[in-house]
Amino acid sequence: MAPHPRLRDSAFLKALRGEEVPYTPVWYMRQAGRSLPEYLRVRQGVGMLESCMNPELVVEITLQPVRRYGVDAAIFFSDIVLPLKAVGVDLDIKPGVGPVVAHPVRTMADVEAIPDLTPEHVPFITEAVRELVAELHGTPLIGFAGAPFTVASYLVEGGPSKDHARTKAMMFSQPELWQALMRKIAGISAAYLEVQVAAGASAVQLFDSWAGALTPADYRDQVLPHSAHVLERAGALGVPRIHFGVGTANLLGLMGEAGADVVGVDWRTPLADAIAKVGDRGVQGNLDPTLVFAPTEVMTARAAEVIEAGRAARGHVFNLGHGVLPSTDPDQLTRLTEFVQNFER
Ligand code: 1CP
Repeated sequence: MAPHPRLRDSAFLKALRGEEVPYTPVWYMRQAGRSLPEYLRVRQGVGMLESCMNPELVVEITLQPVRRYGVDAAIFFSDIVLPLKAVGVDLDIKPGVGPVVAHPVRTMADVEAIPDLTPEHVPFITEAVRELVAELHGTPLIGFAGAPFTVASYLVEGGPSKDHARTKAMMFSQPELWQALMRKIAGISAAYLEVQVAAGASAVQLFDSWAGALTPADYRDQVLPHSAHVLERAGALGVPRIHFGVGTANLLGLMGEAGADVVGVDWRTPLADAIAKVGDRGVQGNLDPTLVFAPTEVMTARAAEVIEAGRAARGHVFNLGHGVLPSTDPDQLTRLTEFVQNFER
């Protein structure tokens, strides 16, 4: 299918490419999901992974925030552990907890037992992306995957973790095992992005949410080459790439060097500092997600500061500094979206 004529002119894709835009485009990480009553309604009695593997539900949930907010991009509804589930890793996403892996990875045999991902593992993804692209009528769809370090953390810890201690212990003490695990995940994440782009996603975001747990030297030596592999394969398909992590003030330059067109910035780093660190690349972010709980004028005044700061970048996509918090009032995000899209350039 030929790309929709509106796609080429989308402010979001232009900003990612560093081109002039009529206004600062905006979308929100976790814009679908727990903050939306319409999401909670369609998810009733359906498990998280089950919904991710049901194209009809994926299409509906992905479209919900686009309809409600009129954001400049949709993000494919899925999860960073979905491709692992698809190749046969025994895991679940538990309500109120997150991803839980039945048999955490400890040995080379554990790594070798994880199959590489092929399109045949994820026909439901291809189907959902194709359907979505048709229904989005030119609003760009962002495909996404988890970066090797963040996905490794779930595989090695067996579930969510604050310090990623076991993961980093493996990195420090079993370098061959670590490299093999990172290569395995990088291959899976890259193949997962390739499937989404082949089906029509027009940009990708690589989530390295927990990379901020690493020193710059460990990130550069033990993690960056694997994320670079994923970003390189996505770039070969001609789509712009966003690379995001939390608490990554010290890593922003390296995360750009890994091969991102745009670096996602959390709310702790002033956007001006981030822009200085990423050099000739775009930035995405970075309003504190708790500002939605402030009076609207307070929230929009801070949003204005973010937009103003973003002008110095090669391209700026407005976003929160991390995902939408579940207790967010969707009406605040409606007001925020309108404010950003109508802000005088
Ligand atoms: O039942 C539910 O509703 C479970 C909540 C939920 C949702 C809505 C989870 C469990 N995942 C998701 C969807 C999801 N996950 C999306 C699509 C929605 C959207 O963005 O609009 C995306 C992009 C993700 C990606 C994801 N999953 C990340 C990276 C982004 C980030 O927030 O940093 C991570 C770290 C995960 C793991 C995960 N999945 C779910 C939870 C609660 C977690 C985090 C657990 C932890 O704290 O370690």
